[in-house]
This record gives sequence, structure tokens and C-alpha cells, in this order.
Amino acid sequence: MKEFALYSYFRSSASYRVRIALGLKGIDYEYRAVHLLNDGGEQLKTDYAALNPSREVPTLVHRKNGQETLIGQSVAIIDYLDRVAPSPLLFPQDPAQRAKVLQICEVINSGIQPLHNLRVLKLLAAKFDASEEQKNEWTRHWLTYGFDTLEKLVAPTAKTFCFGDTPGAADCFMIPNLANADRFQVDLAPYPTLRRIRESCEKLPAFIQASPTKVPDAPKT
Ligand SMILES: N[C@@H](CCC(=O)N[C@@H](CS)C(=O)NCC(=O)O)C(=O)O
Repeated sequence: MKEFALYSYFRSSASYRVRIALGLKGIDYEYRAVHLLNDGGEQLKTDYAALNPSREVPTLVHRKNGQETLIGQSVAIIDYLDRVAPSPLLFPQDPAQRAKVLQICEVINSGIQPLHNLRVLKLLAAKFDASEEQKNEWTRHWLTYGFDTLEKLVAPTAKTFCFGDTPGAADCFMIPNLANADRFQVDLAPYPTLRRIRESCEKLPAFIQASPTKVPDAPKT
């Protein structure tokens, strides 16, 4: 039995953030797939909802000294990992730098992803009769709004990565968000800094192995 386990869905950007963080820290973990669409959504089943009352992935399980700690929310999970496995730290220790990195993470975590989360898109269809194309347009709108913000926010501090020359929490959030740009066909041409960061991240094993095409529940092609 491994010390860490992660409930994850291959295409979940929030799970992808944590998979990258685990990879950057070199933590081997048990992958527990939760299919968000099959059978009405496995995240909504009673057993899973007991683990994560938000009924969403990711959920991290940490077993240590006979105790099991369950944590939801990718920001909380990555912050926890920084405390129990501090090498390498993904959030800077300096208060001002830490706040800047959290700002980037929160633009994505609270300003972009929740607006096109599965349950939001389902509600748009169920209550407001939105078509697939209308849901895609909605998603593209919020992704574009977010990328406009992120390019301006990141450009002054970015070097090889979002914040300097080592990958950190901001990159864990940025790369899955950029993957959504591909999925929803958002043109990234206006965002040169974000594209450059992506090129740097895509060379690293932690990012490659965490990608939706590489994880155990990735659809077989
Ligand atoms: N803020 C949360 C977001 C978690 C989240 O929204 N997860 C999505 C997948 S990316 C989910 O499980 N959605 C299920 C649903 O909407 O039913 C985090 O950072 O962990």
C-alpha cells in the first residue's frame, strides 16, 4: 500500500494540477480513477461523496502512522504536499512571492475553471436548453477572459516558468488550463508568454506523465 493515493479523472484539470505537483515532488502514488460521466457521474455516488462532500475530483489520501488524511481542493492539496514533502517547494516562502503565485493559481482556480466546470455546463443544458455549441462558446469566452488576465499577470515575472526558472504551483495550474484551450479551440497566438511557459513545461517528465493522455484512465485509442 502506497503512502499517497489520488482520486482523479484523466481530463479533470484540477486533478491534472495535483498530478503535476506529485510528479515534481517525485511522489509515487496510487491512482484511483473516478469517471465523471459514466453512470451519471461516479463523483456523485454516495461512497465518493462521503470522501469529498464537494462531489468533485481531486481528492488526496495520505496514509501515515496508521492515520488517513483526506484532502479536497487542489490549492489545499498542493499546499499540504509542500508541508509534508517540502522538496521541492512549489509555493515560494517569501510572503510577497507566495501571494503572487497564489494570485495566478486563484485566477485559474476561482476565476476560470468553475465557470466551465461539468456541473455548470450540465445546468446550462438542463435548465436553459444550451446546445453543445452554446456551451463551447460559453467556455471559450471564460477561457479567453482568463488568458487575457494571465498573460498580463505572468509576463513581468515569468522566466523559463511562470515564476522564475524553476517550475512551481503556478505552472501546475497553468498547464492544465492551457490544455483546456486546446480542447475548446481557443487561439493562443495573443499569449506569447503563456505559450513559452508551456514549451518549457512540456519538456519535463512530471508534466508529461501527468498529462490526460498518459494516466491510467486515459481512453485507449
Ligand atoms: N476548485 C476545485 C475544483 C474541482 C473541480 O471542479 N473538479 C471537477 C473536474 S476538473 C469536477 O470534479 N467536476 C465534477 C462535476 O462538476 O460534477 C479544485 O481545485 O480541486
